Amino acid sequence: MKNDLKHISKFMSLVLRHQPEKIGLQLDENGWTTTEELISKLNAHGITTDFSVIELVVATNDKKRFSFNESKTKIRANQGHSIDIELNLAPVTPPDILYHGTTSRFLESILKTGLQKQNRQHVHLSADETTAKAVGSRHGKPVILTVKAQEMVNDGRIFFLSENTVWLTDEVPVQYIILPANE
Ligand code: HQG
Repeated sequence: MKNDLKHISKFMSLVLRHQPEKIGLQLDENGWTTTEELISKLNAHGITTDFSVIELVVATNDKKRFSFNESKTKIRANQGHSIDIELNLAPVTPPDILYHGTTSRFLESILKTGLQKQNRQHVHLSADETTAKAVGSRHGKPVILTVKAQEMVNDGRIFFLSENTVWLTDEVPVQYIILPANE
């Protein structure tokens, strides 16, 4: 079904993180747009929706990908952007260890240059292995890397925690990465 919640949510990820211009949407420097503009541009693009549907998408999205401002007049994606926006997150001290789910075909390159943000604005890390496994599975057979987050902090590196509890950092150089025993 073209206009079911999942379809709307995926399309919202696309326009709020990657291609706002696809429907002529304006995002401010912090990634916000007005809820009203999002709804009208979605409708103009053939995605029939209204405030109550968007509210339901924000509330029920499996990864809490979107947030409203307090008055729900503005909306943005919590993380995962490829366009250049400033989320204005405050640095947060991470747990000693974080995890990154990837897949075996990327390992050779990761071991050369460390984890790089690729098309996104940050490297994404998880506090638990289950989440990392799910993230890695999107690319192929998952490989879970252990990241020495505490050591990175000791060396002056900064971490952020997105609204939906994804850990974000600029890059993870090779010396902070531990491979699983079988790789
Ligand atoms: C890999 C989803 C070669 C990296 C998830 C990953 C996450 C390298 C891929 C969020 C590399 C990038 C982000 C290097 C990193 N050489 N490959 N030096 N450094 N890579 O999708 O972390 O559903 O941009 O291991 O839940 O997989 O969109 O990043 O495999 O939170 O909300 O390059 O996306 O959230 O892939 O996933 P991605 P990711 P959403």
